[in-house]
Amino acid sequence: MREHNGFHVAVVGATGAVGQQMIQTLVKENFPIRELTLLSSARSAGKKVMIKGQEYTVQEAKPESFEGVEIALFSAGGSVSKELAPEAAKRGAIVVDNTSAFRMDENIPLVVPEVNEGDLHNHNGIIANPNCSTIQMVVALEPIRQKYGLKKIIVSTYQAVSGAGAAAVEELMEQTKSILNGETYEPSILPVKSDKNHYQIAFNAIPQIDKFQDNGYTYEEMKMINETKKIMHLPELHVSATCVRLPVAVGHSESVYFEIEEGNVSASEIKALLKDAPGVILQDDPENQVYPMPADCVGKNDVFVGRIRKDMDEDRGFHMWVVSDNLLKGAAWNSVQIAESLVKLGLVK
Ligand code: NAP
Ligand code: 3JM
Repeated sequence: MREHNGFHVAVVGATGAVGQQMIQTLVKENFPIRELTLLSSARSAGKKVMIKGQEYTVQEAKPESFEGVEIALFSAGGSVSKELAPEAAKRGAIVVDNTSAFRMDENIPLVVPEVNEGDLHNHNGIIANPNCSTIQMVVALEPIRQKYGLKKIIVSTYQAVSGAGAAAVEELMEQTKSILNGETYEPSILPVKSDKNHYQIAFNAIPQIDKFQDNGYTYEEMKMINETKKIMHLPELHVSATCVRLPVAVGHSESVYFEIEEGNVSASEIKALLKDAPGVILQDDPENQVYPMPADCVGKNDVFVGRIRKDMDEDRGFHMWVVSDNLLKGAAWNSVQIAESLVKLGLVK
């Protein structure tokens, strides 16, 4: 393995909310890097970034940018991935793609290492990183599926604005200031920049993330539904989702109702299972008001779980509250973790 002198890594979308976290995560996790190429659109080309005392210049992403690159982490939107990920793969790079461009392609593994690391063996140059809301939910549910089986999931999300990019965080901050100052602020980013209408996010809750499909669900909701079945290898699993944007900067929360195959399982047994689960931190002590909250999970790689309780009527039904940093386990950390798995499994050329 080439671990000793490191890999040539490229980050596509390096100036974005996710890309910046990717750079920080590569540094924090001590990922073996020999050379680092930072790519963006022409808008940010030429920008300087300091990493561990060394200056890097951001370059415009082009097919030729990937010559010699061994690992490419993409986070610049679906259309950029559709155009450039095959170009990177063609030049011998392994692509870890953070967008929805290839996630449901049956020839492309969709991976959360705690759940389906083995799927990486089937890669053809591109690996998809799931949606942030899907990732934190499956990390919490996989140990339960393994022990008790899983029949049904109904999830409602409470998602942070950073999931919609750096401009959405700016909109929340500026709008909040304006409203507190008694001024007006015309929304232009949320709920979805490219959709017809834009709504106030400060002091509000918006039940739309991504655009609507014809079936009344949003694409974000359909991502959770379809991706969960693929990652868990459970095509028959019943999954339904409602995704809501909140005026929180970082950290997605989810209220998850799930039904297991087995009967007569207690909430304490579910808690015991999650206490030792990989990537999970159990924070569940109602007596002392201990439960996960987004403000406490910012900057952490783990998925935090609490409020575990049995349904009042359904013996096989449980409720839980799942929180994680959407830019880390939801995006940058899961991508770097996939890269670490690829190195560990000897899958990087
Ligand atoms: P963001 O803050 O808006 O950043 C977008 C990044 O993409 C910037 O670096 C931007 O560069 C770059 N970019 C835009 N157009 C480009 C082009 N034509 N060629 C090359 N680079 C281009 O957005 P973000 O929140 O970081 O998200 C980026 C993407 O990651 C999303 O669109 C989404 O597909 C994916 N994402 C995935 C998850 C997940 O759940 N796994 C979560 C969030 C986002 P400039 O500075 O030059 O504009
Ligand atoms: C999260 O293609 C685009 O413009 C990006 C839309 C987007 C996505 C996506 O569909 O890739 C914004 C935020 C995601 C995601 O992770 O699914």
